[in-house]
Amino acid sequence: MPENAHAELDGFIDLPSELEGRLIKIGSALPAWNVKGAFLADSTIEQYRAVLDSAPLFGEIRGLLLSALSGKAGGYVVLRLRNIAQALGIGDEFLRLATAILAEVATPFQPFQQWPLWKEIGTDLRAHPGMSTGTGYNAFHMDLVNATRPPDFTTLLCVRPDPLGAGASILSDAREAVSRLTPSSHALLADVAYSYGGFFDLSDVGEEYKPFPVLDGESEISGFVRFTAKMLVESGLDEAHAHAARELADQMVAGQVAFTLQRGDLLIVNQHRWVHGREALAGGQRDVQPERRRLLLQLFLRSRDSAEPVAQ
Ligand SMILES: O=C(O)CCC(=O)C(=O)O
Ligand SMILES: [Fe+2]
Repeated sequence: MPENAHAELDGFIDLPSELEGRLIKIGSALPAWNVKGAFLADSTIEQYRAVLDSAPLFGEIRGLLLSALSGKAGGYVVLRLRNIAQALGIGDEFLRLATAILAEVATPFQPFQQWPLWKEIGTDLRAHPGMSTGTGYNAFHMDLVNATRPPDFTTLLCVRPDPLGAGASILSDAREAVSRLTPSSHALLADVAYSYGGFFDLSDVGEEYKPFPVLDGESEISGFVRFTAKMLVESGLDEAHAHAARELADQMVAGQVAFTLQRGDLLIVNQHRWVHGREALAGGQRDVQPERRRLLLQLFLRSRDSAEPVAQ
């Protein structure tokens, strides 16, 4: 393998070992971050950027990330930081480095007021199986679907995969799925007829959007395919609109890709284009010590060029 960074067509980015070595040193020296409101502070972003700029090889990774996430065919990427996680552990140093890298894509923020910048998604045997921390199939969705301004990117860092080997991440190109719909479903999904979930203790994601259209008619730069398969069971839809949403869900499944994140893998998803979810964890979680069960950390990003919310 050449000692250059490269993005496979499958959306994975490995780092050359020389850069890994540099980033391990950088990670162990980065200062703690500051937040301003829900956002990573500008002063931290500048400080972190200056340090990353001292690693010339990082420039190529920055370019790969940006093109993989925003290009016409792009939409998600997995940055493999496994060796760095091995060297640093996944604690403050690693998280500072991951935050610095993500800040080169867009501005890290935490819309859930009760959570720190990196929000834990652990494994809770009492949670509803299909929810974030549950052990079941987490069907295709975008995060913060019922906000007028959902995060532009959602990111998931794998601290521990399911030790029983399941819990693969699933992703699907929502725009592709929409392009395969029948015209009548397309028209129904453009109706302001869908709703999902609660809306409280959130920052910087606009207002509650209820009901919302799945298809907002906007471009893939500013618009969303505002979809969560969970609304199929919960929102009391009439049969025609439910049928159209099921057709979209089926197309998402038909086009899905799946892979299992390993420790140190950082998945970044452009929510304007792709939806995500998770396969069920393996049975037998009761036999796994709680501190060994699957654990991810989630952080959201706001594009620097995204429109400010319209004053109400
Ligand atoms: O568990 C996962 O891999 C995904 C979790 C997720 O999508 C979420 O909590 O929003
Ligand atoms: Fe999610």
